[in-house]
Amino acid sequence: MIKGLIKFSCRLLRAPLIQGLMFASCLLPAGNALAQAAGARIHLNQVGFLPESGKIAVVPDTPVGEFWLVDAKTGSEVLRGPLSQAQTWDVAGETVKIADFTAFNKPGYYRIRVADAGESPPFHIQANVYDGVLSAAIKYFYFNRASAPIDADHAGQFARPAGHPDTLVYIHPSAASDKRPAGTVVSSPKGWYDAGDYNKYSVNSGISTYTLLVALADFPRVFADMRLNIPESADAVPDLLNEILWNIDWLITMQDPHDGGVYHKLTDLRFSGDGLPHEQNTNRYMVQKSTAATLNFAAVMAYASVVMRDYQKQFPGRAEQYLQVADRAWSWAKKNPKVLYVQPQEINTGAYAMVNETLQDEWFWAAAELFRASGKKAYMSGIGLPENPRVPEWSSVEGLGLFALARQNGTDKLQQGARDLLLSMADRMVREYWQSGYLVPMTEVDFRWGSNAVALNKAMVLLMAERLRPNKDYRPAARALLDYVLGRNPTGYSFVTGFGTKSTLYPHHRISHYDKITAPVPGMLAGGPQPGWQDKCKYPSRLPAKSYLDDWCSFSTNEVAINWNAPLVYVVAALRE
Ligand code: 9MR
Repeated sequence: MIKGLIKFSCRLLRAPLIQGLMFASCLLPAGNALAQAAGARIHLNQVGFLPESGKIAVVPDTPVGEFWLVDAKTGSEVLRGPLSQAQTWDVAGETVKIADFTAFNKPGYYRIRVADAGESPPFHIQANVYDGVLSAAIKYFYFNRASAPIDADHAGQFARPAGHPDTLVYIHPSAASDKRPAGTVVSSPKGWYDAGDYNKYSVNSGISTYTLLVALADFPRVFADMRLNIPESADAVPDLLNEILWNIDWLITMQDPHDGGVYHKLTDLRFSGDGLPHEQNTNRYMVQKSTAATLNFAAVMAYASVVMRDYQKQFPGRAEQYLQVADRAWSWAKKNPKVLYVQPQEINTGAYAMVNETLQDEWFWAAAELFRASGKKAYMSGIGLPENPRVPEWSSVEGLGLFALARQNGTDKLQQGARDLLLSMADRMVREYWQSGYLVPMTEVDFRWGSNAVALNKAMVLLMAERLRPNKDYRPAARALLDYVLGRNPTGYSFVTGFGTKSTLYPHHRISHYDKITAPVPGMLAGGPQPGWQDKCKYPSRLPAKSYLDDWCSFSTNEVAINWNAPLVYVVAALRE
């Protein structure tokens, strides 16, 4: 018997069904003092689990060998199972055990209880458990729209007047050209604010748009009828596409129509201070064209043209237009193959600059997408497969090129090679998964700015790999990463605002900070733990996986961003199926 539980008599219901697990029915007094004293030291996905999916909780190392699954409302025990051997996770400085209750699939509302470790937060087992997170994660993009009123019909308490019309944007001296000298006024409305700030950055917008496009294309059934209550909801296309088009309409204006080059960003000179979007009245600038932004644009628009082929009727001519602008961008890049973005001195907003970069990854991605969209292999000439592909993020995009090639069903060497590379990335993640105490494939290098998106982009690679070649560990490892951001992590936070019993409340998101509403905009993924402390806030720990602060101050762990929410959308859509 387990210490501390001895007093309670339990009636064993069924044992043999599930190996290693016992069903039992016990009544423990609600608010068991033992459980409460210990606090929430048991970490798990606070939103919950699908009935048929893997279900894991992480428990502190304790001499106890057993966990209980209890009904969250009555406290009665419904299942008992063995805890695993203890295993350490260095990035958290912890030794922990695993409670695996995968085999239990009865819908309901539960907690995990371990004598002398207390109780977990409550969670659901339910078929539609992720629906709310998925629609909120997409709706965040709507809340972050520039140039449109966010009205009460669609936003409820989060309504706000339109901000940044961006119809009067100045060409900055760094972006001056013959046809558009410095000071020329151009119009560049719409798009999403990048993050907690109000600027619009081509490179980051590109990968975000792209990730959402891939989600739409990969999970058509999930999105076909999903209505998000946005202004376009009554039209005949999925709302996810409507939301994506809001940003594409802007992205297109970032291309100089005279030469095809793409401006690196549309920005204030300095990060804006207090206030909501409509309270800002700073000048806005188009800043320097760069090869990275131009190739990124080429890749995104080429892929958008592929997706739009399914919507010819609703949006005639778009697929052709998108491919055309992509090819124009490509031609500019050919003539300007290595124009790096250099932040002008008077500007201090996000740089999204490629540091020590060859731009090989941008070339590879753009070539692969143009090849996929046009069928012309010439785009790939002189471009080889990456040697050590990294997990996709705004600054490393070769993995996106691998997706493009691997998913063309061709058999040529590039396509086959891309598949092999993706599979070996996924296999490496599976090894990391088994080696981590939390059973989460995150290693020390992953804890950098935006670590939660590193987690979800890793999950995306695993899910892509699964489409190429089934493997019993790919999906559990991907699911572990979603569990991680929703609470199975050493901070005990669910990093998605509005979801989970203890979720991020004070994100570095100007709109949420200045709107005088206590709750943050829901569905936003916080950047996540990382030990850089770039903002000089007071962190509770320097351990990589614990260096997180739920405070407005913490822009380096608690900001939100479109490129972080986009893989959240992809991964939840994939795992909800
Ligand atoms: O996500 C970006 C991260 O990789 C960089 O290390 C960091 C510092 O340059 O900037 C992050 O992006 C921020 C951008 O520069 C401005 N908008 C907010 C973004 C998220 O913090």
